[in-house]
Amino acid sequence: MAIPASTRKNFVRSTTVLLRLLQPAFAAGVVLAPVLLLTAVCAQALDEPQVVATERAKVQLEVITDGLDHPWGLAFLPDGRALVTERPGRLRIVDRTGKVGEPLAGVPIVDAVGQGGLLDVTLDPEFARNQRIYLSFAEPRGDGMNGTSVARAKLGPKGLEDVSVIFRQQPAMKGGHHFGSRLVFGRDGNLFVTLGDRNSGRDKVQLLDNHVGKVVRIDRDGNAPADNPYLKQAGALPELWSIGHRNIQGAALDPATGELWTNEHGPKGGDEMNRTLGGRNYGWPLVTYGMEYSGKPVSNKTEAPGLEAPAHYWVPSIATSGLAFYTGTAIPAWKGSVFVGGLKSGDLSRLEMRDGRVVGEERLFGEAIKRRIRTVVNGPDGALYLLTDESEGQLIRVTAAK
Ligand SMILES: [Ca+2]
Repeated sequence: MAIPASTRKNFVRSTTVLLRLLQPAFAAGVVLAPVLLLTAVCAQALDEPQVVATERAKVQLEVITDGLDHPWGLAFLPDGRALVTERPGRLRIVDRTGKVGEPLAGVPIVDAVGQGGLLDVTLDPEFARNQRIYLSFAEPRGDGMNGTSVARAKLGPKGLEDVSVIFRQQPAMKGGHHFGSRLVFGRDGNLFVTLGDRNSGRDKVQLLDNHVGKVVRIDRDGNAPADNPYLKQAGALPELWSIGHRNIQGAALDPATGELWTNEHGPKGGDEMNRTLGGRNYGWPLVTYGMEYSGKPVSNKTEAPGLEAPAHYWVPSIATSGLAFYTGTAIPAWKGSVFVGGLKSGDLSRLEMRDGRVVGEERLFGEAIKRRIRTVVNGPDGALYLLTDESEGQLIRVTAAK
């Protein structure tokens, strides 16, 4: 019988620990075999689904695979398989048994530096007809510069075909920070792309002549739709949707209203979740609940007229990434909750919503997962799926405990 890779790894880990603990016993002449038998049993137990009691529901966590290298984006195909990006620049398909496929051919060259690389993936709303997908990535732009770009491609039997870059964040800059980026289709078939401030581009975030620290809205060819909010403003780039963001790595539509919601990394303290409406200014760096990493203030204001206040903020920061309104059926008590991953906190935040407002927060799985949670997505089976940002990155299924 084949032993799954994760079991083998756990076996090696737990064996090493036990051997260290039992060294005195070996010195006294104890036989090795019973120890190995014991550790094999322990290793088996680690791979069983973990049952966790939460405020609203008893759920189970199943590690579908731990064979992903810094996975970032996840989109389910109509047949239930998962299309997963790995930040170093690979796109793979994970089947329903957890088998991780070979990297697909045709992925654009990425600048896998710092936080950069291959980032999000989403399917065309008409994927069943056109097999198109969209990828966001840190693109090398020459002279040591890079920037977030969006590619469109057809998912063929052996990999990507007809690959074209339909959007490029302007201007290109140097560095490995704050690329964003999530891809979310609106109900009207236009695509939202979330873009970071590149860390060194903070002075550009409040200006309309660039894509730094913005959400943009484009059609499926990369053009600005005719009803974009800044279209008639002199000097403004036509793709702009909202401004004043620091680094958005979580985004989803509210299933009740169709509105875009996003979360963004604050500086030290001050991560935010925002109902992200067109033509609005979300305030970075004029207002924030955070401070510089050095402890110095970014601004002495947390709110100001004309700047949108966050729907929720975190002090200290959890390092927000991934956002999903739970729409599944597997855990009925969670319906309508918003889930936000924490990279630094290593847990999953469940936000309880009422009339479009956050009325409570529960932190989940800090003990059970203890890994950087990068992505949260609704599965076609009604379960919630998580990706962990590690070299042995996991795909985890969260469903009701049996
Ligand atoms: Ca803000």
